[in-house]
Amino acid sequence: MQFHSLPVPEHDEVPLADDGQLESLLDKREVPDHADSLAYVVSVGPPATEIQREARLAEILGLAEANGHAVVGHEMLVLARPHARTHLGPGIAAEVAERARAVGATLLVLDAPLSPSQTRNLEDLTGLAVSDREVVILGVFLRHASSRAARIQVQIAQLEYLRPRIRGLGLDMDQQAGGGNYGRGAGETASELLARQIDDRLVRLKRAFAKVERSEAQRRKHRHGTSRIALVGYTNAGKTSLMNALSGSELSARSRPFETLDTTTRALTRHGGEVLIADTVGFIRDLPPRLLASFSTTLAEAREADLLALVVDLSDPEWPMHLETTTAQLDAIGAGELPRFVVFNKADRVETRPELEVEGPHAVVSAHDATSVDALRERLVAAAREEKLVTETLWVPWAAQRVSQALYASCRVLDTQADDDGLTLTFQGPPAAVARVLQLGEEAGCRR
Ligand SMILES: Nc1nc2c(ncn2[C@@H]2O[C@H](COP(=O)(O)OP(=O)(O)OP(=O)(O)O)[C@@H](O)[C@H]2O)c(=O)[nH]1
Ligand SMILES: [Mg+2]
Repeated sequence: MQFHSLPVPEHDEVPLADDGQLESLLDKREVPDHADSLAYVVSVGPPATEIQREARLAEILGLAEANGHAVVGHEMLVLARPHARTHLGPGIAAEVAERARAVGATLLVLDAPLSPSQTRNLEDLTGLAVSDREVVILGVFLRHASSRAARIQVQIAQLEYLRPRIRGLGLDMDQQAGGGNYGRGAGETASELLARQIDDRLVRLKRAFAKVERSEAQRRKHRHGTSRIALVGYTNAGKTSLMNALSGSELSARSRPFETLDTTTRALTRHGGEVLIADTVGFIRDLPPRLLASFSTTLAEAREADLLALVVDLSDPEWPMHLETTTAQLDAIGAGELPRFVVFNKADRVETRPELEVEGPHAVVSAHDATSVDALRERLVAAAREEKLVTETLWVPWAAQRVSQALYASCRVLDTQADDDGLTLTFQGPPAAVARVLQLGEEAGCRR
């Protein structure tokens, strides 16, 4: 599945919210915060090895802490099949709640996707507040997003998460709610009013997002002529540490999930900036599609790179799963066909190096070891220069949406010219991606 961009109407007469209005929307937290809650964390999943289960538990504990929770207890549950109404099943849910209450917890963090009604049912059954995996990840993103693009994207993801959950907020129990009916239309209930407000905000945010996306694309276009490398990989793999070591920058690198949410670009070569390197947001297992989709702008840097430096934490026993997840998510954002260089990082933490069966170029390094970083820099620069991009021009009839979508997803558009019947696009991309677009174009009546 591909997530190209959010459904923003392209030609929209509604004016953009001015900056002041938009700014007031950006830092709103709508999903429950539960910061400082005493959390009982439950890692739950299908049967897996002990090592996998431990790694998964460590991951959700890291996420809960990054989201500001004080974790007072945790447990691992094996669940072959989720229960329809409560995910855990009423018996297990009651037992878990008892153990959680025994340690004074006020919040149950469940490492699973919960539907709105499952969350509600579990809250009723346990008497505790309940957070699922997505709301925890959203919370971390809300805390760390700092660039305008990232803040808009997180707000959109948050509102889309909230939208189907309005009914569970119990707003309609009290028809007097909502500040004396202010702004409520005739016959409109409080939850309908909230739904309408959310929809309004979504429209405004998506429009602002489209604007940011356009100016970012413009900015990237000006970098034409340079080779670009994007550091991508699972969260906590050491992307930022490598970025710092490779380019001499001082970005914040901490053992905390989603420490980086914004893309930063630096020169990798000492004389002039002909090879640039970008640090990007990390991937994570079961990243809610909504979040992946909303981070498409932040990840545009990865999508448009000449070379992906795919960073893997070799000291994590789950690294093969991390590599798999990253590969799948790169596919989903339309970066599946870019040339890759796999960087196995944190070698200093590994006593016996595992057999590495990887296709294509790779290196084993430590971000903390200058010699291995210097050798890596040299190889990356050489590899990026080798990846020559192909430039093509294609006329696409208006009706052939599919072709322009594929083109925008995998290539960099350098120029566009519209006529009555279609759009002539000059674009640049890796040979495989360009070939695929041309093939699609041929089938859809495009002309070169
Ligand atoms: N021992 C060791 N630790 C490392 C190495 N590289 C990174 N780390 C540590 O791993 C943790 C995560 O590093 P980051 O560079 O922030 O990882 P990241 O991939 O940028 O993570 P996100 O931005 O959250 O996606 C930090 O505590 C680093 O100090 C390494 O080569 N060896
Ligand atoms: Mg980082």
